[in-house]
Amino acid sequence: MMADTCKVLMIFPRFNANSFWNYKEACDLAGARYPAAPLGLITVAALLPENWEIRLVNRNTEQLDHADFAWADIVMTGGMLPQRNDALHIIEMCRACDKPVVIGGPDVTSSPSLYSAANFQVLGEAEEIMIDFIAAWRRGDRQGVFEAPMGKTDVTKSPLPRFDLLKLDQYL
Ligand code: B12
Repeated sequence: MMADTCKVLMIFPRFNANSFWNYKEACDLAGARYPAAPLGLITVAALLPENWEIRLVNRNTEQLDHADFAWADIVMTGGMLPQRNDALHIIEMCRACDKPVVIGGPDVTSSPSLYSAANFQVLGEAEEIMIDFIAAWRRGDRQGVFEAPMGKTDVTKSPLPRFDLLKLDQYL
């Protein structure tokens, strides 16, 4: 339908503060900003067409700027339960600047109704269903729900995550 390119801003929501799992003191000692990298988002990044441009901002390790939103055609976000507050905030920010937003990951999978403000929901493991999202986006859809079939994804067919999108020195 159109030249197939898309600028994707991936935003990893901030975890709630003061959790044991943030390992704050260990990070301080090691000069890192957060223990673990956003493995889900960089896996999704590897499932997108090669000519789509991707920018990753991890709200636990770096600043999100208005310029990032201005650059993007679409925002992808999501994570687990302790990231819910910030994920909902990110969706609000997207709506405020009129950027379509896709939410995925374990928390929306458990509680989709809480995330009804997002344009798209990707429920469950993304490996087999991102292709349906991509087809919908290309034909001009601006909302939809994509749900992984019951059962487990064959992770031997999962692509290598886009580790190149990470700034590795930020992590433990
Ligand atoms: C490793 C792990 C941890 C580690 C590391 C977490 C980290 N920061 O990376 C540790 C031990 C620290 C941890 C801790 C906790 N965890 Co944990 N953890 C996991 C585990 C086992 C694997 C996560 C993972 O990396 N998977 C691999 C990646 C590739 O998968 P993924 O992130 O799910 O991404 C896939 C899809 O979800 C989807 N996807 C993900 N994001 C997005 C975004 C978009 C836009 C799209 C389209 C798709 C998409 O695409 C990916 C490919 O299919 C999961 C269970 C599981 N088997 O998945 C629980 C799980 C995520 N944890 C969970 C919980 C509850 C916790 C704790 C709150 C437990 C507690 N009570 O303290 C803490 C909180 C941590 C914190 N920082 O505050 C729950 C979350 C439930 C929910 N509703 O969100 C899970 C699902 C376990 C469960 N079944 O209950 N955890």
